Amino acid sequence: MDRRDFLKIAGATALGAGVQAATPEQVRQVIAAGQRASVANAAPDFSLRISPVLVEVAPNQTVSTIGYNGVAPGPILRMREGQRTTVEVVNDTDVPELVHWHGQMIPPEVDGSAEEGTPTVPAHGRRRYTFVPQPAGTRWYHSHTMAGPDLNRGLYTGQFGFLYVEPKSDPGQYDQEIFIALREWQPYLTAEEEDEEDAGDRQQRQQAPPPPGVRRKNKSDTPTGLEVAYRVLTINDKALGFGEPVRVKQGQRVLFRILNASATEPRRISLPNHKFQVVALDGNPVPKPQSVELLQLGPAERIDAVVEMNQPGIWVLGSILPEERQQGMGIVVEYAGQTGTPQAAAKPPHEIWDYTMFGNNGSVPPPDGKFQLTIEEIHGGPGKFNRWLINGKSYPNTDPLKVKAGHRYRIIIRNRSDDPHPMHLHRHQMEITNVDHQPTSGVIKDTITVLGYGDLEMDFVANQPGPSLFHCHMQIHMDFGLMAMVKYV
Ligand SMILES: [Cu+2]
Repeated sequence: MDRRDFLKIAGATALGAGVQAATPEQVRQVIAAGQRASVANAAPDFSLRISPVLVEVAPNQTVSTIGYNGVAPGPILRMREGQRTTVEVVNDTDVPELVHWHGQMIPPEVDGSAEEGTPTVPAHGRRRYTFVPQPAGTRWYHSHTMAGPDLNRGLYTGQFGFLYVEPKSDPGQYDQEIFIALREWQPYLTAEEEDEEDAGDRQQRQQAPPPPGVRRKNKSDTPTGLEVAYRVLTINDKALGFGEPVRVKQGQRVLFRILNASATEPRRISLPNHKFQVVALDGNPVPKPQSVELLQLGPAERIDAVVEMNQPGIWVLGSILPEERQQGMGIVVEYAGQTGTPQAAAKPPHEIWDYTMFGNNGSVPPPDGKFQLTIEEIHGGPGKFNRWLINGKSYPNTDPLKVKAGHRYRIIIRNRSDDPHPMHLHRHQMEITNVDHQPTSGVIKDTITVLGYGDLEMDFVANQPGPSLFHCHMQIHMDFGLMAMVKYV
């Protein structure tokens, strides 16, 4: 809108209001209307087209799914922190869709959650999302539709991609930046086997040590119900051994931005003979960067880690478990001038992943309010889905978390089920304040995994008015009850 148009509209408004000159409020309204009009007419900053795609995960192995812009994962979207951005989404499929901007502090109208009131992108229609990206860091975008029993919907499809929000100033102390999305394809429903209960198995299953007095038993004696399994695993769009390697030179510092883009599966990965210096979790810099051998990511979690390339060779960055690498969960890291067979982890690192090692010691001030949430599972029995409860209720019957703007709240999770749960709060950031009775502070995330039978506390400041979804990011858990709404009152 140029100055002449502005005067014309401003004049029309003033006439309509029956006065000689527009009031400051009228001028503000006219400017806002003009900005909305110019946003609606201008070319979008990004375009995403939702349509069927074929993903060649290996020679002669092609996955048929739904994706963005003809590929899966979708394009890496690089936005600037604080700079208003418009994404036009065209939906070429027969079902309404939603794109969620995961980890962004943006209004419910554009967050991409039907439960919060975001309008869908209609089947064979289009819709624009306009928002101001913040905070900076490694975020992602993905479908936020319910799937329920339909494994061709939501996060089971290829509708996901990296959203990197560039900070206003980036120190950039690295030589290469590599985006790594952990992913699996061709989901199918299966009956889960009953748990074994030894320590190694507990670590494998990502469970906390049993607290005294807690009886590890489900509410019902019904056998466990259906789970999701996958036929092929990949990093980005290729199974181990079939994609281009990550090419590095000795002495380089390589920044890996790693996303677990799984619908349901936690992962643990390593790069033999190398250490990861973890600098950010979920895109937010950590108070105490640490060097570790093992990275653990629940679904939707991200880790930014710098690796100093000082062990020339050909290596596999991938799952610590041979059977998962066999299925494809890995990528080759190739030093310049080196040849030979890629070397994978001979045995899993002994390390245990623990959020508190990246946090400050000591506790945070008491919050203004607390929510105690106990997570339990009701087994579905053969051929049926398990149900998930928060304080005895499944979504949409779960009690809302009622908050007042400007106050700080503590969510206290008691996980009384054997599965880990990556708990995601939309439109806010959370600070981890206690992990299994160990106080900590300063680690800020949007998705926090509570281990099986674990206890975890996280604080958030209610600074984003409007409904906000709080849920487990495993599609099969959220769709079967593990969700609650944060409501501003
Ligand atoms: Cu869960």
